Amino acid sequence: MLYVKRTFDFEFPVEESDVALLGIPWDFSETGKPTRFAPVFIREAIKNLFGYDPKTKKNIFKIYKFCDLGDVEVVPGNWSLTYSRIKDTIKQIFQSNPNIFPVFLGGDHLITLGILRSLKLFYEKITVIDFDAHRDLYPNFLGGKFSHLTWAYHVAKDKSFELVQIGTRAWSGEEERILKKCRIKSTLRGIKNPIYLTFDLDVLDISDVGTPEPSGMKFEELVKIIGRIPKDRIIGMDIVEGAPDNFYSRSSVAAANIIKYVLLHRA
Ligand SMILES: [Mn+2]
Repeated sequence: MLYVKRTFDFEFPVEESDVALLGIPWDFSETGKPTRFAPVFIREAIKNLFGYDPKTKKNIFKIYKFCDLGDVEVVPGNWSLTYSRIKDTIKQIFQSNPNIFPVFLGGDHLITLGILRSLKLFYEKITVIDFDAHRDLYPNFLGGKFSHLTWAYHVAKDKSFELVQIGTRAWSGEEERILKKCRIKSTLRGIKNPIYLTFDLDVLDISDVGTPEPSGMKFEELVKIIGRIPKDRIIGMDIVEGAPDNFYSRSSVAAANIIKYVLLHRA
């Protein structure tokens, strides 16, 4: 008898899986606390997650077959090389299984831009629902085009995407001028495209995140909003900006539970 425990109760090959976990521990554009270790802590929180939901009587670990693909090998400080690795990896995953639901674990919010530009290969237009305290709408930050503070600007400018921002509560005057020029929605109504979800954990009222802000959402408020997203259109998700400093800290437990409630909603 082998008394061992893996991340999940079961691990399927990517070709047979419904859900794939992929860590992207890139945090070299982070301006606050380091977020590169979050995938480790989130996996540990998933290990201890109740897959069962008493309300719906559903268990995500019974409904879905999971695989954990590990982490993209990011190149410290080099976004363009890291982006090409993210793109190649995502391409390979979808070639192996076009129906897979990818769950990406960051890292800082710049990874979302890399993921979305990779997903453009497979979708004509994508609605991006961004749960975030911040707008991340700087055209550049300290002269750099690619940062966790600029990713949403690039998305808003790209006609392949429609951007919806939920939970935003802190931004600059410069971002407000951009906001007036770009068509950024703040409602879930009228979405017709495939939907990608990005969760910046600072949308919640927690502090172990890259850039904490007061007055965030309660977890149950977030779950309610998730419940209103057109579920048949959700094609993938990421969770970014967690900066857990210990096992079972709030951000990693919240991240595991966000994954649970998105998957329950899709079921
Ligand atoms: Mn963000």
